[in-house]
Amino acid sequence: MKGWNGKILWVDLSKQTAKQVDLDPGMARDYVGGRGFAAKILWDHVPPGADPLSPENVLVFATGPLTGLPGPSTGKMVVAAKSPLTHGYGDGNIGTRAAVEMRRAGFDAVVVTGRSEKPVYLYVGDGKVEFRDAEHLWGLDTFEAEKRLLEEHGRTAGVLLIGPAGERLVRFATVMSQEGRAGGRTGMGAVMGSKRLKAVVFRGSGGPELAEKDSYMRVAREAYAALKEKPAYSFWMRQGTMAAIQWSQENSVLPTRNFSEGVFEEADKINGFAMEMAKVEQRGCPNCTMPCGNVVLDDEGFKAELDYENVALLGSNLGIGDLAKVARLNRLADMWGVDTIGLGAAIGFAMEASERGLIGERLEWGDFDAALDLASAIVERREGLGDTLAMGLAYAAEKVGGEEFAMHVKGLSITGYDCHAAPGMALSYGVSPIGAHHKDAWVISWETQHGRFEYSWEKAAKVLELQRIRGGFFETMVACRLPWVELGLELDWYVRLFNHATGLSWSLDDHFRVADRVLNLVRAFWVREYAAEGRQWSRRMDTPPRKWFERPLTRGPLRGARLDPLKYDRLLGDYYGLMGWDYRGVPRRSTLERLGLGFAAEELDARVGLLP
Ligand code: PTT
Ligand code: SF4
Repeated sequence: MKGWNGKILWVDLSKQTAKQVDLDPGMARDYVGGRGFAAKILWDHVPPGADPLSPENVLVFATGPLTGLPGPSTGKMVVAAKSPLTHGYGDGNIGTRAAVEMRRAGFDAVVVTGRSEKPVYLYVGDGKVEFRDAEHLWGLDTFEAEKRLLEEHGRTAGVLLIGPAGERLVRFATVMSQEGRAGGRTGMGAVMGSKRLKAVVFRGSGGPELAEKDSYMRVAREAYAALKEKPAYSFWMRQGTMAAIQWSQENSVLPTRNFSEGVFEEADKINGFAMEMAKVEQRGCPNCTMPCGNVVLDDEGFKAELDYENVALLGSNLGIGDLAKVARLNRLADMWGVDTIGLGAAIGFAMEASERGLIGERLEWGDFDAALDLASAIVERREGLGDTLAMGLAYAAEKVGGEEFAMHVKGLSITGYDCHAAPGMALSYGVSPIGAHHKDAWVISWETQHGRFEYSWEKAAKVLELQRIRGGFFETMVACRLPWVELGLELDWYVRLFNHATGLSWSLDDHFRVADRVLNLVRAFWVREYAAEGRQWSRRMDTPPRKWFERPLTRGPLRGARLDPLKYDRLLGDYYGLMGWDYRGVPRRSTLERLGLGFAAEELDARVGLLP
């Protein structure tokens, strides 16, 4: 089997055993890798209704056929499990040396089950695995723990690890690597923590055999060269994702004060130009020639890596217009191993709850010290309001009230785009495979140029088109999508690399068929888990929070704008129709069978009854 290693490593932490299983060629063909492997493994091995923080949950680290090979931005991997935040399918895509080293060590995926009695870390190297004591690392932040692991295993080892947030089961804890790469907005760090798995260290010297190595290398070289020629390259190298602050401000979508407004009066203090003035270093993922990790010094003089989402959620969303202070919150989140977006959303929710008198704590917009203290209460102390917020926004809103301004979909907090005046982006958040994340369909840039206020069928079709590319193609291959999104590197380069690596002759449409299969299996997983937990699935699950429908923007050029609930519902129906889903958002039997998911159709039919 060329292009894949052909091996999956299964680790049982309860028994401290590991076995290598051959990758079924049918699975490679049908699911390709990354999210595809993760979705199939979770469907097959998570007992329906399992508690995500129990030993029964299954944690998957999965690469794809492009991972680790020379090629534009291929140093990425998927981390997936049943999410403790949403109780549905959860994954993240992290750029790390661990991805490259895992492939070199001879595995396409590592699957972790069970729970260790004591803190452990795994060492995975050239076809072998060791369970190592991690008592001395437990309690350390991710920067310190990774430093010690690299001292022990050499600087070229790849490390995935958790910090105090994962250990304390904060529901939006992330898996971290390299002091600034974060994976799994959906609480993958908490799943690792529940298994008492502090880290996984990878080191290898092999890698997959390629079908046409010389042609592969030639195309990879050409793709790198084509990327450098792209007109947007030099500006991207200056600002990376931080350029989006100014863009969002100009388009009235910059989340401000818990997504109440789309413009922030101090945006120029935290935008990409302000970041450029403060930049001290640029970092990136392996194999990347357009690194976007922009590093600045925070208000204590420590290095912090900034991204658009981090600054939007910890800055404008909290009313904080000081880049160095935002950088401190960002750095602490990285050290603690907690999702910056989830943290900003939790603090923003608390600030609004305070303003509306739902809680006793005084938390004013823009009060950095109060935000810092609450962040520590969420992660370090897990006390009081912090402890409630550590359980996620859906839980917090049930406890303190304020469901209409708890800015999440299916439990996952919304990322950096206000949607009062962006129905397509609202749909994208509504139907994202992991809860409200932009990764699958960042339709907002297209939408601002194509009938922004329309609720057209074309918009629903655009969301699906993007999901196939971003959530299917890039998440299964596995490579960073930013060369395509930001610089316009053509998809054909990746198709050619895949074909030379595997010896297959696939077209983009073949990849889209895989994408459809994976997106439908992910949806089936959500519906199955809801049913098994006794929760009702309905189209309400795919609808964004009430604030965007009920409370219009009060500032900026789009003052007065808000979403229309009836039109949104029609747009959702258009999307369901395109997907082959019924009025509830449940895949139809014919859809699942057409995609080779008959096994899922049987189980779903028994649980919720399928329409033909
Ligand atoms: C990603 C999510 C994002 S999306 C950001 S900023 W972004 C936040 N980054 C965090 C961080 O940093 N520290 C932290 N403690 N928590 C964080 N949570 C947030 O996590 C990231 C880049 C970015 S930066 C984006 S858009 C792209 N995402 C990709 C994707 O999803 N798939 C893919 N094939 N390629 C992608 N390329 C880009 O990768 P999650 P990373 Mg991240 C400091 O992981 O779970 O997917 O959530 O992976 O290596 O950090 O790269 O403006
Ligand atoms: Fe990583 Fe950024 Fe490069 Fe993508 S563009 S691989 S996220 S450094």
